[in-house]
Amino acid sequence: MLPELIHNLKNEALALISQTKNAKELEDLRISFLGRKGKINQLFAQILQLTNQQEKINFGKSLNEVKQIIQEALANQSKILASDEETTFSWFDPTLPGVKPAQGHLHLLSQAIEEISEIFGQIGFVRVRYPEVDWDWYVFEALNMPPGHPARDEWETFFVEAPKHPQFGEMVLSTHTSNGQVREMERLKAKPPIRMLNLAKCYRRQQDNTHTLMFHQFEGLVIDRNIKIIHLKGVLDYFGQAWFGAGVKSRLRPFHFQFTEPSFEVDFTCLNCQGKGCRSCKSGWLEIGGAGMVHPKVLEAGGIDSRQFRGFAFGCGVERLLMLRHQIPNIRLFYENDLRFLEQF
Ligand code: FA5
Repeated sequence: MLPELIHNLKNEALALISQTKNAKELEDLRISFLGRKGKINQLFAQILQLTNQQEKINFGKSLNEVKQIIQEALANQSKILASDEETTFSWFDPTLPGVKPAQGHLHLLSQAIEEISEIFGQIGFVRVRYPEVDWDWYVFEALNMPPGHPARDEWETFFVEAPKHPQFGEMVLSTHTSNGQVREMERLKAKPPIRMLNLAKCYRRQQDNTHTLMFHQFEGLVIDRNIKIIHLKGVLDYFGQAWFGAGVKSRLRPFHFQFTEPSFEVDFTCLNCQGKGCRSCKSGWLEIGGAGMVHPKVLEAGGIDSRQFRGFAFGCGVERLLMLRHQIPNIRLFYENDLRFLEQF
């Protein structure tokens, strides 16, 4: 009976030891078999029940042999577990410095928006934003472009399928930030002085290397007594130097907009050739937007007396300014989310 118990105990111990997965499980087994109150010692206690001296000797000897076999099995398994652990963690060198996770930053356009707001903020322009989905009235009609006027064709407009407003007409995606002009006059209850910087998204049905369906513009509007073209020129020169660097000059070229009179296209001297004329600019000048003296009809649409007050306005594309500054050849690069491009800025 007792030899059988010893035999079973040995088999049980060896099977359990071989299945252990870590040092803790192995230690638990050691205690349960070889500990002070463990299974081996419990069997040793049974020696006392034997009366035959030879049987006692044989039993003690077998039990000691099994004890030794279990000790060896525990030691072997401990080595196996240690070498497994070493293979699993051999790649881990705790002395190596950690790898920093990649850090993101503001998109190039967001950086430009902050910079432009800051530049104009320095000379007292107040940053505002008006709706990108707006009424025909603010985008066209209040800007001296009545329904059916041919000048509207230039803006290649997206119309929104929505009920017409009885007073403001159709709903459109704003084609330019000039929709902010009359809105700003209304916000300030037609009481100049006004110094507005409206920076927002605009939408047109245009797509090529320099035009996208959605782009950003900023609009400056200044209204006060005795405002003259020279003030417009001064602000544009100030901006050109802040954005492109010292020495950059602006040029006003006669143009036509329905909402300004006179109207101009605004050019800055080319950075590449310092205004001498090169392959990219040809004339020495780069066009950056439109400008002019606010048309009296627009002042009246905003409730401002055009005999007392005058104003100037200008509108430029943010993407265009960035393309000129960094020689970016294609406007689509701004919107492709290619990290190889974005990480450069
Ligand atoms: C206007 O949008 C006028 N509202 C500007 C203005 C404001 C004139 C105030 C007078 C007084 P224009 O269509 O030229 O003008 O656009 C101005 C600039 O917006 C362009 O020079 C260009 O840089 C940018 N722009 C226009 N359309 C797109 C487009 N589809 N994609 C990217 N940029 C564009």
